This record gives sequence, C-alpha cells and structure tokens, in this order.
Amino acid sequence: MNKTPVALAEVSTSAGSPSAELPFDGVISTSTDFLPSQVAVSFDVPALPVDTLSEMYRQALLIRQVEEFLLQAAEQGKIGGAMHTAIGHEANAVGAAAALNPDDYLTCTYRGHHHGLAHGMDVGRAIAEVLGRADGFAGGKGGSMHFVAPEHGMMGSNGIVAAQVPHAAGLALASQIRDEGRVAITFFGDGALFQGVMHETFNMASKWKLPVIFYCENNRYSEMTPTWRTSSVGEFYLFARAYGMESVQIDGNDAEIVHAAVTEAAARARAGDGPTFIEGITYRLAGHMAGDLETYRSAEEIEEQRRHDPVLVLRNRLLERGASEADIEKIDTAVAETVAEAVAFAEASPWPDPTEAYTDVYRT
Ligand SMILES: Cc1ncc(C[n+]2csc(CCOP(=O)(O)OP(=O)(O)O)c2C)c(N)n1
Ligand SMILES: [Mg+2]
Repeated sequence: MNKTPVALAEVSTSAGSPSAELPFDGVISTSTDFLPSQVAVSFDVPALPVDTLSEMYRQALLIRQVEEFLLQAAEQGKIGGAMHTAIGHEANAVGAAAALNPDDYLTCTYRGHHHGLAHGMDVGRAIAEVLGRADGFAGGKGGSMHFVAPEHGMMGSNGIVAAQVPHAAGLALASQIRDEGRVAITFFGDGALFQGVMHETFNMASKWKLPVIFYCENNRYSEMTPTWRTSSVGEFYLFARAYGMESVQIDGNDAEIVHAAVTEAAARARAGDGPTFIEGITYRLAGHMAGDLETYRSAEEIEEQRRHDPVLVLRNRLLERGASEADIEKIDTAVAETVAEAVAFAEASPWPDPTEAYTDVYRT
C-alpha cells in the first residue's frame, strides 16, 4: 500500500506567539486578545423561541448575581477555602443545560457553580453549600470546589485538574452498558488539555463510542498563565481529531450557539455515534479565584472582552427577537428577588453539627 505522508506544514497550527504578534494566522485557541464572537459559525444555528431565550437570560443573570454575591462574601472572609467564580462563562452552562435532559450526567471543575445552577440546583441550598452551611447540597462539607447534586445529574466538581473527565467517561460507559440513553457532559478548562488522563479518556471514549460530550471552556488562561505560553498546539479542538472524534470550535459566550452545538453532540451520543469535543471560546471576567490580584493581564484586555459579556449577548438577542425593555426588566426584578431570598436562606442556615463530621466521609 502506498502512503503519502502529510507535510507537517499542512497540519501545524503551532502556538507560542505572544498576543502582540498576532493578528491571527488562524490560531484562536491560545490567543488572549480575541473576542469569542470572532469565532466563525461553522454550522447551522437554529433561532430559539423567545421563551427559551428568556429562560436562558434569567438563568445567566441569576448565576452572575449569585457569583457576585459569593465573590463579595469571600472577600469579606465569609467563605473557607478557595472559591472560583465563572463570571463571564455563563453561556457555556446555560446553553448546554438547555440542550440536555434533566437526567443526563454532568461533571465539571472547581469552577462549577454555573453548571450546578443551570442544571437546576436550588439557589438557596447551592449558596448554603459554598458558605459551608448544613442546608447545602453536601451538608456544607463540599463547599465551592466540590459542588455535587446527583439528583440533578450533577455528579461532582473536582479540584484536581482533569480528574472529572474520566469520571464522565465512566458515567457514559455505565449508561451505554445499562442502555439508559443518558449522555454525560464534562466541562474542563484549556489548561486541562495537557494532562495525560485527558488523552487516555479521549482515546477510550472514541474507541468505545461512549455517549459523552467533552466541553472545553477555553478562557485562554490556566490560572495566571496565558495558554500561548504553554501550549505547543494552537487550536485545541483539533486535539480531538487525532482520536477520530468530531470536534468544533464555537463562541462559548453565545448561549444560542452553545445550545446548537450541544444539541447536535447529544444527538450523536444518543444515536450511538460516540463522543464530540466542543471548544467554547470564552473569557473569565473576574479573577481566577477570589483574592486574585490579576497582575498578569491588563484592565484594557478585560474591558475589551466585556464587550461580549454573555449576559449582555442574551439581553441583546432578546431585544433583537422582539422582547421589550419592560419584559426584560420583569426578569431582572424577579432574579434580584430570587437571589435576595436565597442569600437570606443560606445565611440563616446553621453550621454543620460537629458530631456529623465523619458522616458521609469515606476513609480506607
Ligand atoms: C492536577 C493539578 N495540577 C495543578 C493544579 C493547580 N491548578 C488549579 S487551577 C489550575 C489551572 C487550570 O486551568 P484551566 O484548565 O484552563 O481552567 P480554568 O481555571 O481557566 O477554568 C491549576 C494548574 C490542580 N488543581 N490540579
Ligand atoms: Mg483556562
């Protein structure tokens, strides 16, 4: 058999250039001065009904306001341990959740409040968990980084970069063996792509055609390091192609586009056609975690990215599709009330009873 080797130049999308040296030679994944909206739309995005968009807007705004409260609480010393918000990432969560079934499985990183809330976690109990209170979903023992609510398919956030990804493949395998028709979606950051377990999981999931969706929330930073400094690869969605997997790069700040991509991936998974890799280009509008001094990026860069704030994108989409300012104000008022009630509930929740310290805790 004759084989013609492909020249490296034809497939290379090498990274490594500081953003000052861009504009782009086609490299989006690693660049920090690129708006998510500049990602070309490469597939059909059906217009969602106004009711669906309104619900997505309500959720995105709710997540934003919950996280703004939590950030303030952390800065006031009211939250123990590290706390990461997903301010700026909301569309990835609400678009994906709206495209999935309530009993589909979900795993995610320590940056996971937005996913839990989008998947239906009660707001008061979610906040109580972050505050370490007894009414939290894990009785206050998980906190921000270990959000979990199996009753909502939320099988766990994880503080170990990439550890939640093989878990999702395991859940997908269980669904496949039991013929449950449930899809597993797992969210991870751009930094996670360089962990070995990611690639072991990609290979296995593709080979076994597991019903799993790999969703990379690419905010272009791994903690405080821009990924152009660390990645030898310029376009992350291409990683998946090496494993024979469908993959797509999208504007992760546009919930309607996220919804379309996840809908297609879920249909593929349920049809037995295996996993899909989605790279949602997004941007973290707050620090990596509460207390981050953010000396590694400029105020101008953040302001530029704010032009494509996912909450604003949904608000403008609603107006374009015929909703009135009054309709939106009604949602805004309802969200403010929900968040105020949830905060009051969480703050009134008792601390866990010390005698319960070892309940539900596994040890060998
Ligand atoms: C195995 C492991 N290595 C290192 C860390 C420290 N760490 C915490 S968050 C993080 C950055 C991850 O970046 P990315 O995957 O892009 O996610 P993001 O925080 O940007 O959402 C690192 C290295 C860790 N938690 N786990
Ligand atoms: Mg990142």
